[in-house]
Amino acid sequence: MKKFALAAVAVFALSACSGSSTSDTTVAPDTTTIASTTDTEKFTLTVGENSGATNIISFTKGANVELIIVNPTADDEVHLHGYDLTTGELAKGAKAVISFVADQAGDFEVESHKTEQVLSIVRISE
Ligand SMILES: [Cu+2]
Repeated sequence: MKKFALAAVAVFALSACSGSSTSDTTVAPDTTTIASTTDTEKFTLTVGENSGATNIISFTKGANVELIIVNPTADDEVHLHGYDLTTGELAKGAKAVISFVADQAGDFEVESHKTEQVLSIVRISE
């Protein structure tokens, strides 16, 4: 009887898991080897000062990017689309760094999830 109850729990846990995960069978793309000499490119985006939907921040493909975000006037949460990285809850005046390897080229929106405004475009080019 005890054994039966245990099996039922295991089945439930399994179905709960498969329900929340997508059936993504794609294999991760080949990871490119990042040379140890890769440069770090930094930019500080200050909301309300050098932000704007037409603002373009350019980085070089392959670089280590440090995008520093600060909103001096309000609590915020900033999201970099494409790379799908976020600052998380960002207190007014606090700085957050979104660090990533710029391994995909293109234009990516930097968006405030508080105001839903595009704060800038991150452009990764060769
Ligand atoms: Cu977003």
